[in-house]
Amino acid sequence: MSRKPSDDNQNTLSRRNFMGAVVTAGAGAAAGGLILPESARAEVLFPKDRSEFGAGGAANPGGPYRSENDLYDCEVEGTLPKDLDGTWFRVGPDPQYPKPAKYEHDIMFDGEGHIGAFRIKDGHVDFRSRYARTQRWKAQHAARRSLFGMYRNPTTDDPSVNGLSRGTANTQIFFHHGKLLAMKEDSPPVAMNPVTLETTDDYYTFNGGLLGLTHTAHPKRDSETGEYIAFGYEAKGLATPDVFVFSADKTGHVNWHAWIKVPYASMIHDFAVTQKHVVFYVCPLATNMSLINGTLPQFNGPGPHFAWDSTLPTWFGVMRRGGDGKDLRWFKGPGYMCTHVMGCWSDGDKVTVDMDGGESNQFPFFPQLHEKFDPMKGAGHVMRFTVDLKNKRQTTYNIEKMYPDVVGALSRQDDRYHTVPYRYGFLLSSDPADGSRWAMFDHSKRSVNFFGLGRDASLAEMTFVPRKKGAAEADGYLIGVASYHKEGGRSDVVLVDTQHLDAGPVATIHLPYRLAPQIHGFWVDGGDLPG
Ligand code: V55
Ligand code: FE
Repeated sequence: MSRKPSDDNQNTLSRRNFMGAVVTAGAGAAAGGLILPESARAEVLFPKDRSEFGAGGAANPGGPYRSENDLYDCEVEGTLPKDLDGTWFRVGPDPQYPKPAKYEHDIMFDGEGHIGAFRIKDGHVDFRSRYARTQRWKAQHAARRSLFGMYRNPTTDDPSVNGLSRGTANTQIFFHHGKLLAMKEDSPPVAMNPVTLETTDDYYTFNGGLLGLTHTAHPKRDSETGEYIAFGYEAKGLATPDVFVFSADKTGHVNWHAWIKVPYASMIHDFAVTQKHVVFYVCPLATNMSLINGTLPQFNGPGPHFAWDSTLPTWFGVMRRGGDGKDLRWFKGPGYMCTHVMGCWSDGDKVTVDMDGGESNQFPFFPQLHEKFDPMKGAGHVMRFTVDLKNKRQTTYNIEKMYPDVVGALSRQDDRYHTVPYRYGFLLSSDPADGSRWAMFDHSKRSVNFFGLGRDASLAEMTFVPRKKGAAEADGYLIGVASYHKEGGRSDVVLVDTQHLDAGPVATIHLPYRLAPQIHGFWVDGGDLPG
């Protein structure tokens, strides 16, 4: 599929919509009519109902943000370590425009990607935030309205955007071969300047090496070779079972790829990469063209791309890295829903993958095909999956719930331990009594420590920051956002020592406002940043 240069589209769009608005407004005025067609609605007003798009919801407490910020020398309580040098990036969905009434109920995952950068150096921190200038953002900016209908459903789009990338770049940031990539799993990454946050490429394909139409928000960096490994699902188009998996060298040159097929099309949000293997976890948050086209009997109209189908099994697919994918083997299991890989490794032919997940759907905003959403079954735990490839007759995978007492989501690790055996994991934990806390697991002791700020502070996902180059695994800091509902959602960014989680933050960056919504964050060492 070829894409027109986005600038052309932007010009075409702005011209067309400008003319359209003039014509329809004129006609309305001439007829004395008060009701303008949807396409000419001039208001920018988000719905007050928090369940509706842009008005709130779990991923966006406080509603749309939309303001791009620069704050030089932020206020800091405590001490930012003098030798800490790097940028902490964060990203989340921040609706650029309200949706037309018929798509008002769309899910938060469809907001435009708003990237924040905290540049920490010499004990000071400067903050900057920008929207990713995606093809979609530029088209909507020119038209001054929403043009893309529902989450990952192009059948609901304004015809004027046909051929533009739908990617919002709203899910995760990654830094490799000098490029800051902002990613959404339905599209190729968007490249940004890591210092200015200017968008430098709104459709980054690794110089054409990305052959699929999609790219995960959770690529990995090989801890030994420094290679980049990523994949894209639904890589040949909507609801296709095709997955493109590839690696790129330190310069971004694609040096391996394979095409594989999954048992059914579903959300494959993350994947596991060890030194020897690539592992895909396929769970029943599934899609098909009837759901997308809106012809499923359960719904009237198009759906938000995925629905939970409890009749489907989960599949754990393991293939050799560097091969052609023909050795891919699928192992079957009960209908769990796992989203993020905490860590993984291969020991000979034995593959271990730790993920956070629940016994059933964890995303209540996606419809369920057969039964009501059950929050108890959605509760997430750290799950350890193992398979032994030596056993040629094995058709199932082994499951262990590692820490039955700890509930949470968004698992992370010390990112320097991608692809190799690891000892420490992190989880955004939630507890009815204690509120949100950052959990740090020591798998070798099967122990857990927590950091929390009490029930008034709501914590977002944390990112691990090494104390210095060459620091031991998980020796350093956790950084992340704390929001205070009693202060209208005003945000702090806290830095906590992983050796002293119970001692409270080493430094607290007080923002004078709340921050834009966040899904994930990523740390880039200052030595890797330009300038
Ligand atoms: C996730 C988030 C997404 C998405 C799919 O956190 C999965 C999981 C912000 O968008 O499109
Ligand atoms: Fe994620």
